[in-house]
Amino acid sequence: MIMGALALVSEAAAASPVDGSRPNIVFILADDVGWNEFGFNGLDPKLTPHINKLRKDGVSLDNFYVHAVCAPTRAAFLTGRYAFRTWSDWRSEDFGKPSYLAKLGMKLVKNKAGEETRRIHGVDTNERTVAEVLKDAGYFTSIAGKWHCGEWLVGQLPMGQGFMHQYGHYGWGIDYNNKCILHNAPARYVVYDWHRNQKPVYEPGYATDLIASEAVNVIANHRMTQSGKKERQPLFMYVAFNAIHGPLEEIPRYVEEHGKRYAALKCLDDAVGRIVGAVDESGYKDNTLVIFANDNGGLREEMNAPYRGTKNTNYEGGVRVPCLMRWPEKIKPGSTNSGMMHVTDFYNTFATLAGGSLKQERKLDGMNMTDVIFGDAKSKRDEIVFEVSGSVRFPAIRKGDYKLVGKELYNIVKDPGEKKDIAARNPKLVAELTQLVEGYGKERPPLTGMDRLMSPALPWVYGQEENENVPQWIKDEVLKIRATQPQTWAPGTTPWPQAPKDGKIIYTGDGR
Ligand SMILES: [Ca+2]
Repeated sequence: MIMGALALVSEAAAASPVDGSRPNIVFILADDVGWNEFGFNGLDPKLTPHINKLRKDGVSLDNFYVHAVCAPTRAAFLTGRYAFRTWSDWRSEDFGKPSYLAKLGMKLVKNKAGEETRRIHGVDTNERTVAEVLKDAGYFTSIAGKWHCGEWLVGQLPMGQGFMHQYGHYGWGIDYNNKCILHNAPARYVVYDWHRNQKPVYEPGYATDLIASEAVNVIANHRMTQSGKKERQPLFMYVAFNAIHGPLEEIPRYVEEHGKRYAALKCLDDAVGRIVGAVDESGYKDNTLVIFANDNGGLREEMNAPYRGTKNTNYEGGVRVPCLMRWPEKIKPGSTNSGMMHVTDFYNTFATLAGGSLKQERKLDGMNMTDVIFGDAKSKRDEIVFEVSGSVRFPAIRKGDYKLVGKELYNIVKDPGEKKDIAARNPKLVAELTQLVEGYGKERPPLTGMDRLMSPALPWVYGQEENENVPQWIKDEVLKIRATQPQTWAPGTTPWPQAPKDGKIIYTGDGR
């Protein structure tokens, strides 16, 4: 009921002058960077000069929220729906981990070959993604980088979800140099995961640089194919860097000066500079909306200061991230917008800019923000559902100035650092918010598709079709790395973290 009312409000909002103006949209997403690790937010400004420049040339949204980890944020961006509605609060790899399955009353299954394997999970192909909305509205749609919304079934891969061009990896992360990644669960060895247009490709180089090069090429090629055309086809370019998510292996430059993490960040900044440069050099500067955001907070609390918490928590440090937007003449340089926004809002906002249709069967949580970002309107969003029951994390909801995280209550406006739990003093508000988030929990759909199993249990390469008739070079590459991996694990230990206990997880290592 409440969401229905919100949808009506959003439909009735005053049109902004940019509605239907069909700009190119370049959406750049970083991975696992902490709030204060960007130069414009506190860290050494020399580390992120290009990202700082975006901040200077555009608007910073300082009340912008995502979900607490990679997959739910990406699914929410793609579908315009809170992660729980697509079960994306559970990552695909979680369905191969006994400790996670136990929380759903399930056990690890075996495939027909008798191998313990993963149940297949990803964003349902019947979701209408933002790429599909923009493609239907006449955009050319492209993704370069990390997907993490299903790595096996063709219908759950980017080109089954509205992208006309694809480059990068499907899984939770990538070794930036050898393009392999630990399958994570339940098999413990690496899988090859680097593709163009959903065919495996071998390309030497550092993943951050390669993702940037692909985006630059897409932008340049788009310009060439558009020249001389009467009707301009706009471009939607989704660039999802793995940086600076672990594993941080060899980094081609800056390591001696800055150490691995910040060398990776500086490489990410180089990449952002190249992509924005390609937009400008192609003559697209004035009709392109460039967005830079981050998918969730950093792994350690000090990275997210002044906010509390880390990735995989629903404290501000986990879910409040920087978001910059540049569109010359349409957005005031160096401005700040404090309207509350959620990553799902891009769905409605992009559709409105594109003159696309928001009609669909499934309930949208996103709200059109064009009049907030490009006009003077105040954000009508006063609520964000981060988590409901049935997640591995505690239910969490922001409503107005307040946020309920499990049983804790904070006034985010007065206490953005969430230092003072005020639940005991506000039992009525706690009861109201608990009831509200429980109501949303009842909207979680049944979990389906769990009879689909990954077979073989340990593929050579991600993508069910790509794993048929695997070329020898992939097998050679993968075997070479598997030979260097540990062959045994102590009983009861796993190469991946255990499921959170009591809704909490402590993050270490490569960010899994
Ligand atoms: Ca992430």
